[in-house]
Amino acid sequence: MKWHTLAVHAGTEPDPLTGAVMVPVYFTSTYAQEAPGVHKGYEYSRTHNPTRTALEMALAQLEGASYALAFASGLAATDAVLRLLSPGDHVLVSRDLYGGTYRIMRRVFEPWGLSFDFVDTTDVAQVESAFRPETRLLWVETPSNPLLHVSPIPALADVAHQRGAKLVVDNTFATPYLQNPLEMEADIVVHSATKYLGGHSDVVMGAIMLNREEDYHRLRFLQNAVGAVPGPMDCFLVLRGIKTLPLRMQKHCENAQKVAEFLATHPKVARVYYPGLLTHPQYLLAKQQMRLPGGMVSFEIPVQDPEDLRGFWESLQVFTLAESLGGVESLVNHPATMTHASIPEEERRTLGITPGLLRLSVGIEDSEDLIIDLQSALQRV
Ligand code: P1T
Repeated sequence: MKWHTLAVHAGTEPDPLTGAVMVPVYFTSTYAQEAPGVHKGYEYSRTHNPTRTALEMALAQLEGASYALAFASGLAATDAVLRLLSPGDHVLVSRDLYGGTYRIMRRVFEPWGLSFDFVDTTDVAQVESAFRPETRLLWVETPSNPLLHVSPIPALADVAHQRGAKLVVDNTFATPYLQNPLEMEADIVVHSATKYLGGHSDVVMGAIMLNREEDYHRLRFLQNAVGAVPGPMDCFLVLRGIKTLPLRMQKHCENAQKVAEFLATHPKVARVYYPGLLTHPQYLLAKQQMRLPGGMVSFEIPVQDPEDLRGFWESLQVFTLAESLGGVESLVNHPATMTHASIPEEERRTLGITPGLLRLSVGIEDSEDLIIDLQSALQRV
């Protein structure tokens, strides 16, 4: 099935009872049983809910996966994957990644007994030399948040497998429409479905997609045993969002390319990070492993104090200053004080998350309005 057809039909069959074309929202916590243990496959909504089942089928189809699981947030999905490990295990992680992922690793799982090393996963040799005998996972965000580094999925999968480890790819920024890590031999994909999958900034949700049955059963057990599950209304909203994913992504990418090209020529902008610019260090790799370069653009205004950017965000009319990304509307985020504030300042600076770094989630508005908005805001810097 081609992408636009898949997105519209994935997980959605007319309701066998009424013919309803849209999957009903099953607002129920429990299900009648004919006799103890005799039921229609549903017992209790933490374990299974038909709206969630439809969404999980759709999510699996989008990533070309055998299995998918939905969680209450992207971080709940991350939590479940890390629980596949045991105290003493070691994880290698992309240095540039979402601040909340860094926080759960350092402040929740490190005290619990896992150890983490943060490496530049764009450099396969560096990753190879950081492996230890007890390394069980290689955790890669590509493109990364917020600096849009692109890491080579097939080469990293090879390195991980040669050493008996698994490759996890956080595919949030790319979405399944732009990149399918499982087809490039990754073992597990995680998503913050809060972002492009939902697509309308009205849901918080996470997802895991994978092929290995044994890991699926353990993750399904954890989903129920720990209980960080999404409610049926949220599942319905993400199912609806998925139907327009390819259309939205095409427009996000088209606008992001124009915005990045505009910023690259602006005298007040010192640096632009966008995998669709020829100047991006992994421009060719992005072309190889992604359908399009994505809707996220970061850029640097050379200031030492975030206060110097006040004029910029105060004058924005179309962009909204906010955390998160992937909705139809354009957002601007200041990573150092917002999404990546949980990373210690010294580490942030070494990574390139400077006081003047701004991250744009380029929406699907008219690109001319977006550029005019940025142009007038930049005059206020
Ligand atoms: O917010 P939540 O649904 O729990 O997802 C966490 C998460 C995981 N992975 C990536 C790459 C992410 O960007 C996020 C969440 N990120 C933001 C809220 C943000 O503004 O960057």
